[in-house]
Amino acid sequence: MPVQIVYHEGFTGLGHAACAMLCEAGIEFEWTMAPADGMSFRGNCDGDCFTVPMIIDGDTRVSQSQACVQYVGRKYGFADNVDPDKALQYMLDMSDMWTEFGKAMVDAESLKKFLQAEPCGDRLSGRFGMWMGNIERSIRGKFYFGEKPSYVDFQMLQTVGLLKGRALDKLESKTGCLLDSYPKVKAVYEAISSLPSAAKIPFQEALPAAYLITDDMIAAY
Ligand SMILES: N[C@@H](CCC(=O)N[C@@H](CS)C(=O)NCC(=O)O)C(=O)O
Repeated sequence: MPVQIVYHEGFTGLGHAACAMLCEAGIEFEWTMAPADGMSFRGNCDGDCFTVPMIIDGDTRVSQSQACVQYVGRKYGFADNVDPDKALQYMLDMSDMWTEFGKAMVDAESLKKFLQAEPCGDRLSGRFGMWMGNIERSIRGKFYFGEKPSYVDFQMLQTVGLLKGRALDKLESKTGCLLDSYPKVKAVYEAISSLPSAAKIPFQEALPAAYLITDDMIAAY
């Protein structure tokens, strides 16, 4: 049985980083939602994985996307020189920023404050830049832990893909490229997304349509 990535079909979402690593490592995998029926979010109470994404690898079942990324990264060759404590911090930094981005998507005014206002301590204005500056400073070499991409870099690929897919690409005509201020982040994203193995990723979309910024919101921005 090949490794299974249990996740929604049609977009890569929180399964992207694990998938991209398996593609790069040349590991056979199946992308499937079938085993989700046995998960807690479907009302089944005998397992310990609540919701997708989940990785199934032999007898191992791991959910929570950061844990999936760490598992695949360690097992399949993306953990050289990685400090596991800092790696976890860096992945949770990205996760918190993504969560705050989602909350700011409530309306155009909030999103604009989050993305482009000067910070004023209100936990919204300028928070994107504060988070991204911190993330940028965390990347010490070409990649997070040196000259070779680690599983944290693949998590960065996923996070930037989600940001771009959800709103940043469509907003670019109004904001310019908001990632230009973070050249190390951009370089990690561009280096990994242009690997030949990226062609093996099964879906092009980062997110389903319901998650994307609307034309009305772009007009109001
Ligand atoms: N903290 C979890 C969040 C997982 C999550 O939100 N899963 C979404 C797909 S991206 C889902 O469909 N969840 C269904 C549910 O929670 O009912 C992670 O990082 O893996």
